[in-house]
Amino acid sequence: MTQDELKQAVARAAIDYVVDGEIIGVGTGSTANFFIDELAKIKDRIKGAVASSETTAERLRGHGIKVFDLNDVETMPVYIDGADEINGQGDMIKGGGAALTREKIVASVAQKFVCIADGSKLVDVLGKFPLPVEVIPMAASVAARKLSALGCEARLRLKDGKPLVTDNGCYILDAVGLSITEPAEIEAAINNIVGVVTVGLFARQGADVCLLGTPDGVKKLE
Ligand code: ABF
Repeated sequence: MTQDELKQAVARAAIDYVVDGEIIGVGTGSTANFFIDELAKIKDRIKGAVASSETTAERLRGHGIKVFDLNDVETMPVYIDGADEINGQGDMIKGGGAALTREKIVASVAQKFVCIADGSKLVDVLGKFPLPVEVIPMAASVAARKLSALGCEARLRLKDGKPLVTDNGCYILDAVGLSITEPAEIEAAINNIVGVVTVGLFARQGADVCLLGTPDGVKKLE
């Protein structure tokens, strides 16, 4: 099976976690896009969705799914999203798609986080994928220096030769070379760096369920 077929399989499996009549949280990335396309097939069963990025919001609206402002939603039964890496404990690196801040915000409101990923995302130790850190633009250099002191190389993410600007008007530093054996501790330490908006470590609130696409079928880790 191709990687896309594996992503489609987990996206289909995630439909089982959709609660009828409710508003659900929807993530960002190619796996999340496959989920949105599956959700469209049952859109009449849900009230709508909260999107974790403008890109996801556009895709949802394109399927005729109502997109709610999170400020108008007090709780959601489930948030369904991909990840760049996930370990056996449900800790994740997210943010490869530059949506980490809104992903973390929407996930914080949901009662259950269901991660959907192809099997290549499962790792023993997080960190081979560069850890995204969203920062206030004026703090990019000082935050990069503080990150480097943690034992990594902090690279400003560029797009078309200029700093990539997130949906929130911020920059992203990618921390290369970390071996994250204590995810919650590293998450807290980076959160405390002045100028950091969000770190793409989801450990203090990780995934409750992970659906992994493998050649032998969809495996559920929980
Ligand atoms: C999103 O899923 C991001 O946090 C992460 O980068 C992305 C993974 O992308 P893909 O599903 O395309 O591998 O939630």
